[in-house]
Amino acid sequence: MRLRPSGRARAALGALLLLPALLVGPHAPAVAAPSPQAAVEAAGYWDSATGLGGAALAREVHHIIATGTTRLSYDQVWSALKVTDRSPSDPSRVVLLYQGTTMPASNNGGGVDQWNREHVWAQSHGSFGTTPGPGTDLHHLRPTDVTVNSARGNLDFDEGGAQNAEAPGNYADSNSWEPRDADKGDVARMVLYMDVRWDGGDGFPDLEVDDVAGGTGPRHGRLSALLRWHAEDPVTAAERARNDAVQDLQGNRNPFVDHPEWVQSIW
Ligand SMILES: [Ca+2]
Ligand SMILES: [Ca+2]
Repeated sequence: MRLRPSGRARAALGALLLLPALLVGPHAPAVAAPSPQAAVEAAGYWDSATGLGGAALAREVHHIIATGTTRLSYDQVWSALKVTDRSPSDPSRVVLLYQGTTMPASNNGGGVDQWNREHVWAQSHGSFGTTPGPGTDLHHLRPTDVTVNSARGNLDFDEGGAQNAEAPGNYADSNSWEPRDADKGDVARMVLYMDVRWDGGDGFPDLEVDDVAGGTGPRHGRLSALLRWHAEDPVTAAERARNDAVQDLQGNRNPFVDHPEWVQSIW
């Protein structure tokens, strides 16, 4: 883990300075070995949402995941993704969204054969930028091959189109991107998380999952496709391990990884 404790990022570094301690501290096994679901429940993280449904559930989940969080700087996201998305078989590499292949973690940047920070909820859908907030929320930021990231651009999510030559199984047409099957549910749960997490306030827009509309409004679609993908591609151990790793760094969890059934209750 390399930190860059110089210059204007200093004020925001407090959280990430804790990172080395977390990596060698009692939370360390969370990255390498996913904690069982029972451990999450035993910790009581979701207790106040238990028994709720629909809009009441969404409100309480928002309250839980918006409380006690650490907002990373956009620069700190580079270091964080090298932890949250490290390859289980080789910790010097990161796993790329949309491909499932790996790349050296140190190979981050803007070159065609490097990886960068993909905003699964496209930044332009709400124009929230990269100040600490939705634009630096680790739950929807993933290492992605630079040119695949560019091909996805700010497209909504839906099915159909032409297959991406560099990332087989992903398809794009004029207004939407279809991730490969193994990433469909992951993408859905990330986008649904963003809707519940960001509900206005703090100078950021109220993000809402909607139809395929494009533009710069705080909307992302298509809801019907995302709900189908959530069902077709269920939560995996790797996704649970990532949820643990993000909680260690950012202080909150994706509710739909822990409680997939809440998606049906809220939508
Ligand atoms: Ca998956
Ligand atoms: Ca919202």
